Amino acid sequence: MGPCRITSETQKGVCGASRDLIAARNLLRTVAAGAAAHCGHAQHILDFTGGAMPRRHTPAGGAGSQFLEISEALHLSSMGVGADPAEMLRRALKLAALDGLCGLSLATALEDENFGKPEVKKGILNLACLKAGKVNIAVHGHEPMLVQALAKEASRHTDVNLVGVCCTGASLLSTLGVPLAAAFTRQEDVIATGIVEAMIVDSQCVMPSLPDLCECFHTKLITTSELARLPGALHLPVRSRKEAVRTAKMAIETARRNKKNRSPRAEKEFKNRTEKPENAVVGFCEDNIAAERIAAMLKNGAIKGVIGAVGCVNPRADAAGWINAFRELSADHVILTTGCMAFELGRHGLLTGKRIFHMGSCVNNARLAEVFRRLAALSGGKIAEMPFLVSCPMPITEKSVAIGLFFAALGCDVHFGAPFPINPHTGAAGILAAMLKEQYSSAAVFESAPGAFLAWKRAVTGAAPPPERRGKRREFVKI
Ligand code: MSK
Repeated sequence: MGPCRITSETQKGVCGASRDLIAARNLLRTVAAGAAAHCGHAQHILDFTGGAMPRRHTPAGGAGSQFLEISEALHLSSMGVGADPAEMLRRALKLAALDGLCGLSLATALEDENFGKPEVKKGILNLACLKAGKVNIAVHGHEPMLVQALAKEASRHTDVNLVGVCCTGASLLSTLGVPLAAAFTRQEDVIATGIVEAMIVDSQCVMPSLPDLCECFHTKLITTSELARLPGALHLPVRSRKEAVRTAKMAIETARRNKKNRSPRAEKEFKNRTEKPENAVVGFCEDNIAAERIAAMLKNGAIKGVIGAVGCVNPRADAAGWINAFRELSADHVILTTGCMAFELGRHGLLTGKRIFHMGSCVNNARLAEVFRRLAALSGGKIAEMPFLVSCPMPITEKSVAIGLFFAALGCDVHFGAPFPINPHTGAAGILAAMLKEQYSSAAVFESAPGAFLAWKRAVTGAAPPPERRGKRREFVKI
């Protein structure tokens, strides 16, 4: 009687749940959690600005009905409610589409409206953007309500060096050109330099290890989200613009006062580091990406397709192999990248703005969807007819899975690396594949090895993959 783990095809749980039901149930709960994070993010910005949901982002069931869908998905997939894997999967795809509309797209539109649209600019990345001689303040998370006020206040103090971490950092980099010190996996390294006076966190992908880690250094940990509190942190809420201005001042003052507690040894060690800041071209969005030129390159065969390289970077995966795979694919593909993948590509010097384009944070995957829509329109076709692929090679979080399935619901083929969100050898994965093919004209590919992924991509590259090729893709499916 729990946890639900089925190890053979024919075995059923004590309650009678089959392997397919368990797999479908787990996928639905994963997508529900991802959609909850993105839709919650958008709702928090609406709360912050006091605005109402714009009509173009309102789901068919009315404003707020996305939260009811999430709740229904969790209810449906709890013990003894639904027992039909197909219904679970249908709901998972519907929820992924809703995530795109009321999460990614709404959050991106609100951020553009309230915090500014990105413009192409030079930026720098990695830990070397911290400065030993300054008061270093890192801002981390996903919901960038504080960043405008914080950047404005920081610019009034010549001794302050503001850097970003993770997706709040990616937003800051895209909109204001603030250096990006780290993504998810390296957030602890930022504190461990010993020269960060304050880390201000909002929500999502903030490691619970940070309070313990800050105790080992002098770094003050400051939380700003009412939802995402951390034990021992100083809580400075950001529920309105007025509060953002007040919190920005208090956070900067706290950090400046804390500099005296920095260890001289940490400062000396940091100065001896040989790492240099990595230069990047950043700030791309749907309005400045040169869609006409890319559409022309697709038409004349100068490129074979457009790939979205999205989602997390997982230390358990072959991250270097994936970076090399995208480097190789960029020879004849345009690559649009967001979130941790964008940081990782940048860290390896690949964000030159020629073939690989930094499109912002995880919610900014809405920009990729809009670029795909515009490219399809310019080519006189539909997204499903275009040589588009979204690859999520190392998904850690539920959000990554929801994002991948959102693109599948748009008609893009989607690739997931390990850990796979669903066991591709189950009947449930077969039902999912049939649904994607029949209802969305898309396919999901599961491949954990960069080399095999490249081989598959080379085998199907060209024009839009014809349907008969899609069966062959299963040769590349591995567990
Ligand atoms: S931050 S969701 S670890 S991409 Fe958007 Fe990175 Fe994955 Fe968080």
